[in-house]
Amino acid sequence: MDDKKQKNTNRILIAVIAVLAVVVIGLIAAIISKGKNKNSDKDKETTASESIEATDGDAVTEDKKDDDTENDSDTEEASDKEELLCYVSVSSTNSWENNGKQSGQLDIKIVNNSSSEIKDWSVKLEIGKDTTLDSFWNCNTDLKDGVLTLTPVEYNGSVASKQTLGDIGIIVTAASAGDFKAINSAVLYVDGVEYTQTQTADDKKEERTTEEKTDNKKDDSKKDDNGKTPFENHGKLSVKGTDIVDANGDKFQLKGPSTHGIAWFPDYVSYDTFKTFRDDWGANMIRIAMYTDENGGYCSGGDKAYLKGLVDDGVKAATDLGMYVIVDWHILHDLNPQVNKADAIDFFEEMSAKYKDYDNVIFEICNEPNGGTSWSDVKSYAEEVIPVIRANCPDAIIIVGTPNWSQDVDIAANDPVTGYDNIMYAVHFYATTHKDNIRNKAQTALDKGIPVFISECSICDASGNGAIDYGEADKWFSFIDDNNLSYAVWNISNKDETSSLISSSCNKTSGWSDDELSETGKWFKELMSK
Ligand code: IDC
Repeated sequence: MDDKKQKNTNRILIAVIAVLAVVVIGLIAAIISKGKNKNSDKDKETTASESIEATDGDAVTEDKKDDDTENDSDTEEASDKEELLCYVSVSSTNSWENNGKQSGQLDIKIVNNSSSEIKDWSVKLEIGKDTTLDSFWNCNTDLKDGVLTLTPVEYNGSVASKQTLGDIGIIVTAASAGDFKAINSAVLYVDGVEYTQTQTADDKKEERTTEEKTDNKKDDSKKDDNGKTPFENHGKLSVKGTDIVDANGDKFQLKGPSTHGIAWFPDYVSYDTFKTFRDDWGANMIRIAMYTDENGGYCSGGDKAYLKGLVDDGVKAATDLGMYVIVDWHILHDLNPQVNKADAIDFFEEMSAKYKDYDNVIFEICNEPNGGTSWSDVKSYAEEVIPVIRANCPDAIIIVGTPNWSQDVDIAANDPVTGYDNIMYAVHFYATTHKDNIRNKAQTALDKGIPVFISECSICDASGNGAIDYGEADKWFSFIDDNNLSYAVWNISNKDETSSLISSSCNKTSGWSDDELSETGKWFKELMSK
């Protein structure tokens, strides 16, 4: 019996030890797992920021400074923070040499991947003491000791959940290209909390272009009344008398918006932007304006490959949508097209070779000669550029600018370019400034059998800003319709100026509701969709 008792006592002891061992192991495991959870919160942050990288294509490393030091165990707080993923992205979209210094444009985006709205933001950028700020848009600025602080203007202080705020930009001039490239880090402050990110202020252009290209899905929903695209319905266009006619020989009117300078507003050079104009506005054409001079234009040190990439994005997007597209060599501050003729010849040689099989592409070879440039200068320029295009595109429509900001078409009509078909002449108007006097010039040209294309217009004054003259606007569009003229409307952007079609308080680049359009935008949408 004693033996038996002893055995029982041993068994009980072993059982107790076993239970204790399990409890101790359990406790240790719990402690380890708590430690791991803490790390995995960090891991999750890294993963989340990596996933932003993957979708946005920006080399952004995110580092939230307000780490959960106080409330590690507070899971609610931790998960709030996990969700609050915000960062600023700075990318250099264009740069050019400027009297031995380096100027460049930086586009700034604020990304809100969190589930809450950003109500107030500011961005600090170290641009360096020797760097000057030349211009900026859609933000307020304060520059002190080489640190530039950007704050919202009245309409873009908040960023809704899962939205990106774009169209904020600055142009700076640094002492050297190296100094410009060194502007590579920015700090975002959201409602008082600091987020840092580091990103090489290197070109995002290649990535952007690739993104766009893969985005360019073939069109699904159709647009003209019979469910076909404008190009499917009308095919290759040509000029007959003063009219554009379609592949069936029927009179045809091209109508649609012009981009602003593509280097200023690259985000609107997109399939979705153009699709909105086609489907919601009734546009069948887009004009792509590439400045040759201003702000790092194509011929004033701008990045040629980047600008051509943007043109190509635009041509491809329009083509996928079955829209016609004008490639516009947008001379303005360079006054006389002769100034950059060598570049123009190279450009149009390349463009016409690239788009020789695209029957929807139209070439506009000099936006607006001005500054006293004579018609004979424009004409001799045209006589050099047209054959270059003709070598690849024997019958594409070509629009030739006319003196005095493309108003003096009557003078061109006295001595037109000869020897080529499908040549048209530009008339541009801004209704508050240009009235009967310019309509009369257009009428004179038409009476002489010279085909006129209104390749740029708006209903405000010639600065692209100021008041709208609705009465003159109506007169212009009666004239346009009476004469079957085609027209492009300046400009696709949300810049705070009257001619911009999008309201300056709207940052969307497509799918605008009517109240997201400017007054000019509303007016043209109604006109075009009639
Ligand atoms: C204007 C833009 C403005 C930009 C300026 C640069 O609207 O935002 O700062 O160019 O020079 C034209 C030109 C067109 C002008 C427009 C308004 O073709 O480039 O755009 N305009 O001034 N001709 C008559 C008016």
